[in-house]
Amino acid sequence: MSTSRRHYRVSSARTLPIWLGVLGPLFLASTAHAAPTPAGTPIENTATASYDDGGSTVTIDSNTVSLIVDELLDIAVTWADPGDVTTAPDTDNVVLTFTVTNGGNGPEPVVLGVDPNRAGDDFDPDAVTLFIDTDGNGTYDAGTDTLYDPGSPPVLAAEESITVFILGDIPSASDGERSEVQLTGTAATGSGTPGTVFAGQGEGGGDAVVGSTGATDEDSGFYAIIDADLDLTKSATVLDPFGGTTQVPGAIITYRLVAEATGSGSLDNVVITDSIPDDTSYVDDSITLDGTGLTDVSDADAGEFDGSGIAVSLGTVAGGSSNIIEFQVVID
Ligand SMILES: [Ca+2]
Ligand SMILES: [Ca+2]
Ligand SMILES: [Ca+2]
Ligand SMILES: [Ca+2]
Repeated sequence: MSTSRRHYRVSSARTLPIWLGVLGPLFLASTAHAAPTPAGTPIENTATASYDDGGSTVTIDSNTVSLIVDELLDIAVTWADPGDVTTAPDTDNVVLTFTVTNGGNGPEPVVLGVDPNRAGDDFDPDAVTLFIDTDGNGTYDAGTDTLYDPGSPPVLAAEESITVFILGDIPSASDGERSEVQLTGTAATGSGTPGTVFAGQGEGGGDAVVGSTGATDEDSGFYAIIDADLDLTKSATVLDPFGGTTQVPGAIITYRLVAEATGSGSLDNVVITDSIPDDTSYVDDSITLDGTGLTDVSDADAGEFDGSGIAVSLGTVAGGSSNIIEFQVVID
């Protein structure tokens, strides 16, 4: 008997996940989101009774019970950028994007608040402003999207979402530093403990009732600094006419320039120049970049000699990369 029972339990345990897998979609379908009944909708119900009275059927109605659907107050705020919004230092009007949703069943003004001075991060943005995505394209458009007016907060229809932008001026900050900025949205009618009632303040004359979100929500977005710096280090080696290293007339000086970019960003239009010192003469076509020879004329390669100095154009240099430039002069 006990063997049989044990066998049955094992069998049951094996089949249970399969049944859950089959039933899962059905459960999801049966609980699929239906739009909640709009606040202010009357719900009326009348009962009926009938009975036989001397061969005829008599029907009577009860009084009608009429209720109004109250207004739920629910707000959700979600940071919508896919990750840290990267920016160079000293950049104005860098945009963070949020979604604000009225999860309630009636129209509700949503009061917005921003906290740019969160603790525990690396810096605070300056001159922070809030904009509403008036044209609804999800992108901040200067001159089109409207500055948030605390005296006239946006009214969101039931279940409506809007996009809200925070614009901040980024101060001087270092590569890799982050800043947290928090957006809060609160139902204008009121917020607080779920179930709190604001009598008669719901759409259509019913009550307004704080929903499970507390009718207020907040989320944080982040700025991250991407920057790069360039270190340039110069050294020289000497080869004299005798195979030694004495700095006599006729000795060749090889100058070595190491350009090293640091940081997570990149640098544009990097050009390394060096002038030919007095009492020396440039050795024609002696410029090399990372071991590859460059011509003295200004042409498609990165190097040139203009009669008084050399120049090598590195273009855009990513942080973490380094380039070595060498050229030679002879002591007169
Ligand atoms: Ca309302
Ligand atoms: Ca901060
Ligand atoms: Ca827009
Ligand atoms: Ca050249």
